[in-house]
This record gives sequence, structure tokens and C-alpha cells, in this order.
Amino acid sequence: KNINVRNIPNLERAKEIKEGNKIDYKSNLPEEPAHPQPVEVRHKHHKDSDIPGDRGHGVIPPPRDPDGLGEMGKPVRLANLTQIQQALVKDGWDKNAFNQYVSDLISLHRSLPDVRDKECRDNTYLDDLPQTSVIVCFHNEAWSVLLRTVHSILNRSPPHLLKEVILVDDFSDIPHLSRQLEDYITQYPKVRVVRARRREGLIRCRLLGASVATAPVLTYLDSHCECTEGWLEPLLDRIARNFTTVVCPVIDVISDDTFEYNFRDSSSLNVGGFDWNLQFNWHGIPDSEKKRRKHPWEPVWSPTMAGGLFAIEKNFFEKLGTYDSGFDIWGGENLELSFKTWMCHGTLEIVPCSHVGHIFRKRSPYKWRSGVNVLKRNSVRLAEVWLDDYAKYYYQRIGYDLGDFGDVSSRKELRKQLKCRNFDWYLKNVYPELFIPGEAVASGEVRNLGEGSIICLDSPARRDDLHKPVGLYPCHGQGGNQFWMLSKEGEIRRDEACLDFAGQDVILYPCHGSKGNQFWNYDPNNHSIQHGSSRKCLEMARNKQQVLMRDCTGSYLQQWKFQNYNPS
Ligand code: UD2
Ligand code: MN
Repeated sequence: KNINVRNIPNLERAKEIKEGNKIDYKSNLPEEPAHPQPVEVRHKHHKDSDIPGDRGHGVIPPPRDPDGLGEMGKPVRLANLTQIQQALVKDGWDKNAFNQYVSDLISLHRSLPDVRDKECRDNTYLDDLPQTSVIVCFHNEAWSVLLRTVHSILNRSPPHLLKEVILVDDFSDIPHLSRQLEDYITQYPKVRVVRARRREGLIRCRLLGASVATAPVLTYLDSHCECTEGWLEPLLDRIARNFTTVVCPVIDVISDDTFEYNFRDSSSLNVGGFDWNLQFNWHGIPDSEKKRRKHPWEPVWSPTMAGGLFAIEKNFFEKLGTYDSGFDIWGGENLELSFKTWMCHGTLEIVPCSHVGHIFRKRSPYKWRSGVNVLKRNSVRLAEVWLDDYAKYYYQRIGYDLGDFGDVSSRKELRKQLKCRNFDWYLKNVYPELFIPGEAVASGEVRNLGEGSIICLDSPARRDDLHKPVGLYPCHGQGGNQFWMLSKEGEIRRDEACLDFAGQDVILYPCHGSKGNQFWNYDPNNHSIQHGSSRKCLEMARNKQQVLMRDCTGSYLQQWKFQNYNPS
């Protein structure tokens, strides 16, 4: 077997690999809290060879109409709906946060375009790729969306590489997902349903799936995905070459409204990052990565993963301590696995030859636990265990209110046993692009100094809509939209977004690092904030809502104070 030794941290490990690649990772692991026992649904057993259709995985699908709605990933736009239909459309949106009515009109076996770069079709992969168990967790997923996920896996995975599809039901309470689902999948011997006995949340659900999986590689997908041709082989190939590589497909966008399949070509690929709210985000491939790779279709190193779609060698996942099972419902687990992978001697990659579509929703349609801020609790656990001293930047964002985050001692122990590198190493080597708040010259709110003024610089803009002008709002002392950082380079930043003035409004714009419209000079003596290229000064409008850019006058309307100012 062709093993790439680039990532092997020490001799001992290299020796273990030589001796047959069989490492008993489990024996050095701390005890995990017990996972609830799954209830498994069994079905009649067929031999694989008995079953035609769906690429040898089950019954022959009904003939597909090549001009049918949504075929080839085309958008479905409905017009002239009756009132009843309109009510159904609304109901579908309410229940799922996507247009279920449209999904129900599209074949469960619909065709998709082959979106890969041409080179990907010609690539050859290792002959002896490992098999995989595909694990799909769902909670109250729409029938057509869930089953289209399943059929896209069956249809577009080479039969010899797909060991099984494990559907893990996270205690859904809509009827079609019980008996009807069991009856339906008896036609497909590779598909198994496992049910959680109480609401576990997606993280423990994924662990439940892993605990019953039988293939050496685990592949996780969300329950509203569609796999495209050739998605699986390039993922397994990377793991076969180096079992410490964790791989993600390119995540294409299935429209939540029309179900159009929109793909990203490898020239506009993004990698994953995060900000100090510990929120995942996407950004362009850094120059160092562009240089390291010879072709756009080659795997690209990514500091983090989005979380839902990835493949990992099962033993390596276990070695890394899987997920922190103290994480509830949703969130944080993607960063945990990303940090661990890099810090504990693995590699995280996005594989441009592998494309899987996902329905991105604008809100979460299901119930969360009431009375607890689940995401914050998960993030605090993450910060406590993996961020070392850098945890303070996250704590600053949540007002140092850590809340009850439970016991993390076994996770800290795990990190110690694995001899993982520290977070400082990770930031310097894996994610040097990230702005470190401690390097800011000034931070906090930016308050106007006019007499009796309690007005602060404020921007509600989010990463995906940065174009709203930056404005003013009564100071609230909560950070958030009023939290700013002045960098040594003269940027006024909110994480990766920078205050930018191009002659019109003052807006937030992705930081580009080349000064120009993003260069500001703060003078702590006369309290002016002067813009570099235009030489104008930031001014409070008399309505105390907008900011203006005017010739510098020294007027109190142009006087500002950063909450913390510590030049070094
Ligand atoms: C993203 C990830 C998702 C997960 C999450 C952070 C992608 C494309 N998606 O959010 O996989 O990493 O970030 O935690 O990378 N589910 C359950 N039980 C629950 C809640 C959810 O089984 O209590 C299932 C749900 O049906 C879905 C999956 O978990 O299949 C992910 O949930 P989501 O689709 O709401 O998350 P998403 O895509 O917004
Ligand atoms: Mn999802």
C-alpha cells in the first residue's frame, strides 16, 4: 500500500504503520460517556447480485422523464398556483425552511450535470480503495429530500466502494419517517436505518452512526444533499494514500427555493476559516496554497471544514477521540474536528474533484433545547480544550460569561495523550491569515466625543451582506455590532471585514491588506479618524445616525475615542 509519510509525527508511529497499519487506537483512549444504544431496524436479506437497478443497489427506479422537472439540476419555477397549492408551498417552507413543495415534484432519482473539471474525469485513483459507510443523520427531514439524498448516494457511488448507507434518525416525530421509511428501504439492502431513542442532536447522532458502521472509512453527509458523478473515488483515494487525511468534497449549492443545482468550479474554490465568535466562514484560497499546488483540481489544505460533508478513516477518527459527545444539538463540532485534525498530526483537505450539493437554509427549522444557549455551551467547551490562551478572544466576544459548560477534563486528557501541537502552532502554520485581536492597537467601541454623546460606530452587516453603510447607534456596551479593532496596519476591522471608503458610503468590505481605501489614521490626541487615500475625516451626521466623510475641521463631530487604546 502506498503510504505518504509526510504527516507522520514520530518514528514510533511510522513503525506501527509498517507493521501492517493496524493500530489499536482505542486502547489509549480515555473513557467516553456511554452512547445510548441504538435500536436497529433489520430487513429481509438479499444478495447484492439479486438486485438490479440503482447501480446494483436495489430495485429498478421508475423510468425517468428526461424533460421532467428539475432534471439535470435545472431550477423549478412554479407559476399560476391555485390557492390550495400556494397554501401547500407555504406549509412546506414553514416546516422545512426550504421549498418542499418543489422538491416533491422532482424525481427522487433526478439527473445532475457532471460538474467536475475535465481533468477529474481522466484522473486515475488507486486500485484498492477502501470501502466506506455513508452516514446520514436526520431529524424530521422531508421525505423527498431525504430519499433523494439516499438515491444520489446509491446511484453515483461505485458499488464495490459503498459498503452501506446508515440513516440515523434523531428521534423524528413525523409519521412518514417511521414505518414508511422502513418499508421503502427494504428494497435497498445496503441501506440501514438506526434510530436514536431520544433526541440526541446531530453530534451524538453521528457517533451513533459510527458505532454501527462496518467499513474502514466513514463518510458523513447531511440529510439534504445530492452527490454528483465521481464524488466518492477522489475522497477515498486521499485517505488510501494517507489515513490521517480528512477530506471534504466541494459543497455546491442546491437552491432552497427552486432546487437548482449550482456548482462552484475549481477556479473559484473557497477554503474554511473561522472568526473569534468561533463561527465558521469561507474565504478564498491563500496565495501559499495556490503556489503549493500545481493544478486547480488538486486537493487544497483547509484550516477548517464546514462540518456536514466529509470522509475520515474510522480508526483515525477514533484516535482523535471522535467528537466531544458533550456537544449538544448543533454547532462547534466542525471546528473541534478541524483543530484536532491539524493539531494532532493530520491534514484537512477540500478535494475539488468531488462535488456534493447541499441545501443551505436561512433558518433552522427544528426545535432546539429550550433554556440553554447550546451553541455557546459547545463553543466554550471547544475553547476550553483546544484554544489555550487564545480562548480569551472568544470570551471577550461573549462578555466573559462562560456559563455552565460541564466537565471537559477527559477531553483535555485526550489532547495530552495524543501529544497534539498547541493552538499557537495551528494559527501560525495552518491559518496565518487570521487576524489576532491581541495585535490590535485599539479595540472595543468607538464613541463620538461630542458633549453628552453616547453614540457609537455601529454596523449590523454580516459577512454575507457587507454592503450596508456603516452607521451610528446609541452605545450599548455589548460589543457585537459595536466591536472594532484598529490594526497596526491602520485598518479598522471587524474580524475579516474592514472599514472601507471609496468616495460614497463608509462600508465594511473584506480586508485586502493593501491599505488604500482601508487605511485609517487614528490620532489619540485630537481624536480624529482620518482616511488615508481621501484625507477626509470621519464625522457624525447631525441626525446622529449616519457617518459622513468630510474635510478635517477638528469639530467635536469628528472626535472619536476607542474604548481600549494601547499602542506598544
Ligand atoms: C452546518 C453543517 C452541518 C453541521 C453544522 C454545525 C454543512 C453543509 N452543514 O450546518 O452538518 O456541521 O454546520 O454543527 O457543512 N440534525 C440532527 N439532529 C439535530 C439537528 C440536526 O440529526 O438535532 C441533522 C439534520 O437533519 C442535518 C444535519 O444534522 O442532516 C445538519 O443540520 P443542519 O442541516 O441544520 O445544519 P447546517 O447545514 O445548517
Ligand atoms: Mn445542512
